This record gives sequence, structure tokens and C-alpha cells, in this order.
Amino acid sequence: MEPVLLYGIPQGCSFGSIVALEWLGQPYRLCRIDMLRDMQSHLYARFHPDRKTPALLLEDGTVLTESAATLQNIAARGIPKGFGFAQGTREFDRLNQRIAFLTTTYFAAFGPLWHAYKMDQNSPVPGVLREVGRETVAKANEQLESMLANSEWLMGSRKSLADAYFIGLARWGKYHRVVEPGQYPNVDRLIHRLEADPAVVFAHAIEDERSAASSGGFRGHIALEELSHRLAA
Ligand SMILES: N[C@@H](CCC(=O)N[C@@H](CS)C(=O)NCC(=O)O)C(=O)O
Repeated sequence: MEPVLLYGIPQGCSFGSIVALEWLGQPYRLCRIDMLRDMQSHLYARFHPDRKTPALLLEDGTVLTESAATLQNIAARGIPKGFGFAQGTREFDRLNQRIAFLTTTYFAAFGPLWHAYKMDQNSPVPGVLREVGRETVAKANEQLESMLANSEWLMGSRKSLADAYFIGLARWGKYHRVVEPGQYPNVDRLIHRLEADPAVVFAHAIEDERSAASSGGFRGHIALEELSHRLAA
């Protein structure tokens, strides 16, 4: 059976892995995880002991966690068509560097905002965390803004899986109301270019449970309960 991506809603960073699978064009399935409801189950812990998304169930029944690892797994499947790159090449290093920046610095910048989101809003702590988050997100966006100064895409002149992951996180600036339109023109240009991409339109439709037209190899959803027998012992 084809690989299955366990993606999280709402607003999961797994969004980028859905986009990546669409771009790859090979058969895959999706398993929807409501992060506020399904994640604490014993069953989910069998797929991801740390109870996070994404998780990629591979053909041999093993589960790959961590976005950086799942993206590189997806990239490697597309090496023959120039979608991923062999380790040791300059392109591999460049893609790896971009993914590393996004999964560490950029992802972590939003951490205080997500902590605040989950807290009792009557305490003064969420307000403080939101201020910290506003600063960390600004710093990370400034870094991105200069990376994109002379580049159409994060890797330069070609679209890559770093862009797929980026668009899943970039929306958090608007969601938490810490980034204004026009504040980072290069970042905004990349966001607009990506939002028009059919795979991104598809991933939004999937998350929102609207009718979604795949331009890749999507073979449908599968429930978590149905997946457990596929896990390697
Ligand atoms: N380092 C992990 C982070 C995964 C992560 O924190 N995922 C979030 C969604 S973006 C999650 O599952 N959150 C659920 C929770 O913390 O309860 C990765 O890159 O995959």
C-alpha cells in the first residue's frame, strides 16, 4: 500500500507535507488527526509516541516523524525527476539548509504564540507570551526577507519542498495577527505565489473538509483505526 501521511488540524505544520506529496505526483493517502481531540488516544501514541503531527506511515509499516525527515523522504522519492537531490550534492545541502532553518528557527518563533493560545486567557502570562512571539516571529521573518532578496523561491530559481513547508507555517503570522500585509514584501510575494499553486489550494480544501481536486496522486483518506494493522511490530 502507498505511504500515508497523518496530518493535523487545525493549522498543522503537516500542511507542507500534503503540498509536498501533491507535487511529488506519486500515490499516497491521508489520515486526518484532530489535534485537540484524537491526539491523546493510546492508538495515536502507537504512531507518534510524542503525540505530534506529521507522521508518515511508510510502505514497510514503520513511521517516520519530524517534518524535516518526512520532507527529505518525500524529496528522495522524486530524485529522478529533479524534485529531490542526492546527498553530497550542492542542491541537497541547500535544500537541507532551508528546511533546517524553517523547522527550527522559523517554527520555534511561533512557539510562544501557540503556548499562549492553549492557556487560560484570564492569566497575564498569555499576553506576555504574545509579545515575545511577536518579536521572535519578526526576527525570523527578517531573516527570511533577506534570504528572498534576489530569489523567486527559497532555493533560488526553483520551487522546492522548502517552499511547501514554508507555506504551512507562514499562515500562522496572519492566524496569530502578528504579521501585517506588506510588512515583508519578499515574503509576501512568495506567499502569494504559493497560495495560487493547485497543491496549496488542495491542501487548504483538505484541511477545511471542502471538495478537493488533487493534481497529484491522492488516493483518499483512511481512518486511524484502519491503519493500526499496517504498523510494523
Ligand atoms: N519538530 C516536530 C514538531 C511537530 C509539532 O510540534 N507539531 C505540532 C503541529 S504543527 C503538533 O503536533 N502539535 C500538537 C501538540 O503539541 O499538542 C516536526 O517538525 O515535525
